[in-house]
Amino acid sequence: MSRFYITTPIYSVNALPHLGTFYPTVVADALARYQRARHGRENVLFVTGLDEHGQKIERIARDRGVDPQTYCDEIAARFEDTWRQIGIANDDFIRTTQPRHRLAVAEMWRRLQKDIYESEYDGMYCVGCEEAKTEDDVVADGDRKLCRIHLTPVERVKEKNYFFRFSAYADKLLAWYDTNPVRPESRLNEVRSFVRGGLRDVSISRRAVKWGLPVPGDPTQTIYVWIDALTNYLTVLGGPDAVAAGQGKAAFWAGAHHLIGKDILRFHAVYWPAMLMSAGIVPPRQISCHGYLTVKGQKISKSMPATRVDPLAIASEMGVDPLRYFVLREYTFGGDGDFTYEALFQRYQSDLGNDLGNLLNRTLSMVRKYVGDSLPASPAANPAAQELLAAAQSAWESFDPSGALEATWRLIRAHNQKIDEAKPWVLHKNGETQRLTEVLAGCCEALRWAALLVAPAVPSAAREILRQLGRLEDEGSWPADWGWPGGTVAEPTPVFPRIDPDRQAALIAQWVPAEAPAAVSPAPAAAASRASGPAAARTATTAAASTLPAANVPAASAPPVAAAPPADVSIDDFAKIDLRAAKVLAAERVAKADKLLKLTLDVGAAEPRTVVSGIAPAYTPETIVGRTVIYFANLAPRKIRGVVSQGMILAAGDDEVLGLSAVDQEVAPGTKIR
Ligand code: ME8
Repeated sequence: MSRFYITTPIYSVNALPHLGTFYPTVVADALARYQRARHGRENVLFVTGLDEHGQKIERIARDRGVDPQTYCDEIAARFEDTWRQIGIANDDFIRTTQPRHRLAVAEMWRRLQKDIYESEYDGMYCVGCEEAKTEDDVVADGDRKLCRIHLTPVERVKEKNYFFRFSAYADKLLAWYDTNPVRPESRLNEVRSFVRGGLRDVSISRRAVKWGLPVPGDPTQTIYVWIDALTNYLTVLGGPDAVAAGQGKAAFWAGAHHLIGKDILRFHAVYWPAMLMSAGIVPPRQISCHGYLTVKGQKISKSMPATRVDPLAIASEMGVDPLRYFVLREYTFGGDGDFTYEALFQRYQSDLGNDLGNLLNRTLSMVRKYVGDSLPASPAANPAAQELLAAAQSAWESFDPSGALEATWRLIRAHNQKIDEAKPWVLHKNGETQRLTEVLAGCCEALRWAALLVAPAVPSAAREILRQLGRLEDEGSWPADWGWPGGTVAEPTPVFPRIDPDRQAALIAQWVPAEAPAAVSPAPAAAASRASGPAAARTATTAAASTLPAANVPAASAPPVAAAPPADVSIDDFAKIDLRAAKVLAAERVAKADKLLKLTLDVGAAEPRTVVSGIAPAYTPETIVGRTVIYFANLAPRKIRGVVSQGMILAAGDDEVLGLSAVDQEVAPGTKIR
């Protein structure tokens, strides 16, 4: 049996797990579970982990006043805990700060040696992307250049670096693409045309970055974070030397499948295979690229708190299976997909409750009522059902969870329909015992297969279904053919209990984020005091909205208290204040002022405005760019730390910034707020 090795990207520790990273992790977990059941545990290796080095992390840790390793350790604990809670059964968890990885990257560097040379790098770099940028990747903002993705200023880097000769690999990559290693095909075409456009050599070390792995033989330089990160896929197999020599877990490499998002396609489908070719290792078998999960069309991400969907909060109310089922069924792997809580409840109620849950409940009730606890074996063939089983299995094999679940649901629905048509209660009344047993055994068999086919998506529910069917021994195995083998069924109990509409509405209200930053803090106390949710929302209405342009925001972490009520003002007085929606185009720290950010705002006017705001304790530049905030436009300009602040933005909190005040719908910059 060939080995199956599946990986997720190693997630950057600049964010806690969110639905955007939950998605590929659950897809990989489900595919691994299917493969284990079909081909044996020992043939499957599923790995996820964390990407911990680089300038971005170095800066976040510095801003939080902790050393990078402490910061990474605390975020890593949160990731591991989250994955455990949502049933991710990974075989290994790789962290790029582990000693085994340090060794593997040093080996990789040595294997790449023939294509590495020293040269001067003089160009732009985006820390958010951790990537060098060309003129095509940036937009002009006055005399500055902003990264097109992050809209934050790119940095000018001029230093002596080591370069990798990617330019030498264009033809080999194009030949490799002919073996169809990237899917969907549209993504394969994308990388093909990128490579055809010409490959440039890339700087693969940094002098100025300390938080990284040292270049072997030159401790003045650290290895570029992407060279470091990509090598993780070999670290878990014993490192590049072991893989090249076919030792250790090297046998898994031939079955390597990387699941990745579309933003990191180029790294995986161009740079990584070129590195492997240079290192004398064959490229991965398959790279499967998925799209983005969005909320109201906006990519779910840490830097967009309004898109925050917390898998753990949902799981604590509904269990983990419904959300796992939802993401696997709702989104076709490869495309983008929008998330709504309403769709989640809809799928829960109709697919899990009305179709699967109902088939289980009515079948078992009738078996116990008309036949007794024990339902004897019934090997009757069912070609139509077998066709659906084949379709579901082939979809799981070809990385199409949504297709696999769709085929399984056709099987489930067909058997609910069979009950409606055959009317077992009439067969019982007419004494047609053999036909009655056949119909019910057919339904039990459909449920047994359904449980096995949905187990990769909903492992706990599948186990419970098998238990109620009296077939727990089938868990994790694969029957040879269709035909109820017999079993002693249990009293049916709802696997997916109904959630009434009022409760659904209450849960949605609880889950939709208040306008507060997604808390990624290594210090639980700080996270709690900055929590999003009802507490923060209440604060916004009871505390006077704080004006935060100045540097004098005290660092006190005491919970906010309600301010004394301000004197009444007339509506005419209020009308004098010009409040506008404004979009944050760019943000940067103000030198020697820990609490200040200099923001560039699109206020709908020809020229952007500059505002200096004391929100740096709660927002990094990366987390605020792209947000729509409320802007006090006609506040008299004021010079703060040498920068003229043209107005201010509103936020909640007295002593501490709890959250920005913002608008909850996308509105054009400059829209008047009254
Ligand atoms: O890129 N929808 O890490 P990362 C779907 N460390 N996928 C999403 C998503 C969303 N809303 N948000 C994020 C890195 N992702 C590197 C990887 S691998 C050697 C190094 C996906 O944490 C994103 O597309 O920024 C990417 O594939 C993955 O999460 C990791 O993103």
